[in-house]
Amino acid sequence: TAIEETLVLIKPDGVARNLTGEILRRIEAKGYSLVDLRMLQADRDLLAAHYAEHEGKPFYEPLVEFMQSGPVVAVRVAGNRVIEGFRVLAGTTDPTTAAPGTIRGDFGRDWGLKVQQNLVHGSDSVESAERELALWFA
Ligand code: DAT
Ligand code: MG
Repeated sequence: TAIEETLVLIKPDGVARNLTGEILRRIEAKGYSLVDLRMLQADRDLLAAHYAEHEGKPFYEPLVEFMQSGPVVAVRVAGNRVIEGFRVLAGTTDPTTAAPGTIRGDFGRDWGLKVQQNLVHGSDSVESAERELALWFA
């Protein structure tokens, strides 16, 4: 086994649509542990650091604006291979085509949806997880 920790964010659309409990339920149902959790209004500096790899891409500004549109829930999640495993639970980036059974596939809406409104974030590597957890749980 490889016990890892990952950063999960429930984005403003997930919080606003009352999906926080459902998303946490799916994480726990998979057997992962909630280690720490906070709800906060993210500021621009935090989001710029979090999304540094995407700076300059066409979706960067709308993404950072959207992430400031309401509170987010940040969760430190632990489990065996949880970094990859949570991304499987989340589904692919674009909810329009995310597989049924995934968070984005089941709750993403295919009308008037922007790709950034995809309910959750999950770290994509051990290095990203360490970097992101340090930012959100400083
Ligand atoms: P993921 O969240 O699946 O790791 P990512 O790291 O490539 O995806 O991108 C970060 C976020 O940016 C993603 O959750 C939604 C948004 N995004 C990515 N690609 C996009 C695109 N082509 N158009 C609009 N938004 C996009
Ligand atoms: Mg990513």
